[in-house]
Amino acid sequence: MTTDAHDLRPPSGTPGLPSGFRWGVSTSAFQIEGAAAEDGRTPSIWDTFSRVPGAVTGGDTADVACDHYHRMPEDVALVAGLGVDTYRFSVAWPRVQPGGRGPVNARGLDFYDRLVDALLSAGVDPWITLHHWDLPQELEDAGGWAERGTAHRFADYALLVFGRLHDRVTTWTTLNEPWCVATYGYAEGTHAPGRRDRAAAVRAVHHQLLAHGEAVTRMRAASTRDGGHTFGITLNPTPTLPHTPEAKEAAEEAEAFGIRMYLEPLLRGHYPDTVLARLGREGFALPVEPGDLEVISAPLDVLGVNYYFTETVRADGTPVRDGATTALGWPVTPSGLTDLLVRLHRDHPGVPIVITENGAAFADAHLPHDQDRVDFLRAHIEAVAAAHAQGVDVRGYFAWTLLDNFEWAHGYGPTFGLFSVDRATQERTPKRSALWYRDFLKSRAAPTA
Ligand code: IFM
Repeated sequence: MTTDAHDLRPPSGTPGLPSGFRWGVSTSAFQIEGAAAEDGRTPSIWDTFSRVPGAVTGGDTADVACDHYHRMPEDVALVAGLGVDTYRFSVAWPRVQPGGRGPVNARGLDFYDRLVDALLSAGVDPWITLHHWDLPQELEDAGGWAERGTAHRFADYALLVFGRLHDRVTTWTTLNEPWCVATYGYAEGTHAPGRRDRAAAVRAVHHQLLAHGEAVTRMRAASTRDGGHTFGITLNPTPTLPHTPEAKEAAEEAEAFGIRMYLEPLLRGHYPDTVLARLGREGFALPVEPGDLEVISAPLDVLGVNYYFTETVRADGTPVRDGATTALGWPVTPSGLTDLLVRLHRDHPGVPIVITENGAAFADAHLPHDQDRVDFLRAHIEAVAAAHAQGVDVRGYFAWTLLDNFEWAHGYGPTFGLFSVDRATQERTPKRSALWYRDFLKSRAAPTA
């Protein structure tokens, strides 16, 4: 609820977080870079999908996006000005290895080399996501994530990037939110590549996990810094609660397919029985080959968790959204983050967690106060601190996101940024939430009396 009053209190509970706790901000390549056809980059599935009439609101494309490819130094200065210690960004596969196979495109990889150097010079640690949804179109034409070969191609690509940047980048995460790719991209067709093919979606789950495991195994083997690299993956485990006792089964099923289907193979080396049974009843099968689950469950140094909301469902699985929501209609449920973290820690002890994304779209009519976003960030940081106080090994929090950007099928409508971007001039303007985050981080850094 937005009022005229400014409430710019810092989050409470954070003095309890350890001094090495990471504070960051996240972005992804496709959503901000633009320069879609420059320096040898070839189309990704999102370039293709955004040209399908009706696929993206307003027919928006990311051809220009935030023009970050050309404004990178300016954007690094914004990141550094926030006072964060970490910047999480993704590398565009079609930029560094056009077509998804074969030799590196030096001009594309040079961009990330410059970005890494700029960050390090500004005192910000680079955190790489190797793939955030922008699969090279040529790989999709060959079957995309439904094909096993894509997993091998991904591991090859990971090695190319690792080879060039591992001397300066410590943290390497493979995929962002594979659930979204399989569900929206292959089952429901609302994201690229726009397929509505449940069998392909099931295959896409397994092949993404295999891609992750193979890439981590090969990068770890190539790591020359003894134990000096951190490898992981980012998931979006959406907690789902039953609205009534009758909805318990529906909630459990949503979590089985949304959380356990990813976490259990990664951390325990097997798919949940309930998932296998349900798929079997429906005539679907995960394309598991001997040895795959050992590869998928290769040791993880960090689990990235993207948290936006906790869902509540009726017995038929439909969501109930009767409380406060963001501009996208997503529930505002900070305490769900504490509960999720406590549960993850209980069920999978020994895996350090970093919140790799958390943020909200709010109508910027509320600027300059930006009170909704300040309240949202504060409440979620407090939720992280509460989980830490309960013994959860949570080691960082990254706000989503630096700039108002291309929000996938929603186009440029929803604004998640700490900085607004004038779409005509590309001028960046800090929102109140950016200044609030900066001031909070400054207060943490200040020596205590
Ligand atoms: O913008 C996305 C991001 O690319 C992946 N996680 C969720 C964000 C908000 O929808």
